[in-house]
Amino acid sequence: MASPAQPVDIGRFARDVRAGDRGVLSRAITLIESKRADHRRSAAALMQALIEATGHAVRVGITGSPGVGKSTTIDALGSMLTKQGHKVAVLAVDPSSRRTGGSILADKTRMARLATDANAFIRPSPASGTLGGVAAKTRETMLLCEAAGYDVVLVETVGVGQSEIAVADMTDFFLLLMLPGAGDELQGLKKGVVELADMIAVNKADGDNVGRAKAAAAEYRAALHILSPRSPNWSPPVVTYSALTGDGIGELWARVLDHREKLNASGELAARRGEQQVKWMWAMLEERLFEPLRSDRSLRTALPKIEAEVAAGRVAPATAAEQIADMLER
Ligand SMILES: Nc1nc2c(ncn2[C@@H]2O[C@H](COP(=O)(O)OP(=O)(O)OP(=O)(O)O)[C@@H](O)[C@H]2O)c(=O)[nH]1
Ligand SMILES: [Mg+2]
Repeated sequence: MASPAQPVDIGRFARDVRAGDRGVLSRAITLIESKRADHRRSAAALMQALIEATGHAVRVGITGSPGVGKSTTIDALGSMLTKQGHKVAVLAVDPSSRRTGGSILADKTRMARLATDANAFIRPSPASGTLGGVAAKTRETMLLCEAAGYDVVLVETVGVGQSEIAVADMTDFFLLLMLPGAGDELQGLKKGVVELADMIAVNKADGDNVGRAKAAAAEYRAALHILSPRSPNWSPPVVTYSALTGDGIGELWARVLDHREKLNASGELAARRGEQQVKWMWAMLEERLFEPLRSDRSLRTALPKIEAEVAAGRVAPATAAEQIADMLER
């Protein structure tokens, strides 16, 4: 992997990112992913230098169970959009992934068209770490891509743990993909995720599946009725499509744009983004404050013992918290 820029001339680096060169963009992402303290300072300065160049992209989060067709959908949707003249960045939040075997990398075969598309940029999930850390890096990567001229950002997440919430918190539109075959699927619906969804799209509506996909869509529509919508300006639609044939992909995107128009007009989009930004500030601060708990060797060895004492009821939680705080301040 290319090493992050040496002593960094931030102004120049920022200009180069804005010029849209992919190699420079990759180096900038490597810099923000670095854990070194001096890199971290440079990264923060770079983000600050680029802040005015960010924010213009349509940000879409995509989730759904393994095999539902997220990658195939991103390939179909992304290549439709680059044909329309858009520049599309594809990112992922997968706290379980490893740099060398990240699912999105393996997935490049499922994104065959985008992988060779000059107007698409695919970046795998940052290497495994805490969800907070992985998500923060992905969010900054999204901003770097925007500064580099990408006007559509698609963020894929596997449905593990809280990653959907993190992705919903960095995007404007959260898309939940489902499979045909309503009955069982409906039971598998994670309520928290459905409540975040701005649209449910039933994939694989092709061949023999068309009827089942429509039936599934009808069931989801009924299910959505009893949930209170995330936005007063938008009722999440349920659509069917096929990532394989491309049928319905255009309509799917039209809904995303419709949502954008409505939330823009009402001011909700700007408000949502503002709230997200503040949330991210706190998330990053929290991540940073907790960092010594993970990296400081004496703390790392002491913590399990303290935990054991607390679990056994020998040390009061309040005493232990004091103890840890003291160690952090030393
Ligand atoms: N018939 C049909 N098959 C599809 C469609 N979309 C995806 N598939 C197939 O479903 C399988 C899984 O697709 P992926 O795009 O890899 O799914 P994913 O959600 O990214 O999977 P993970 O990354 O493993 O979570 C592949 O064999 C695809 O060819 C579709 O619209 N119709
Ligand atoms: Mg995939």
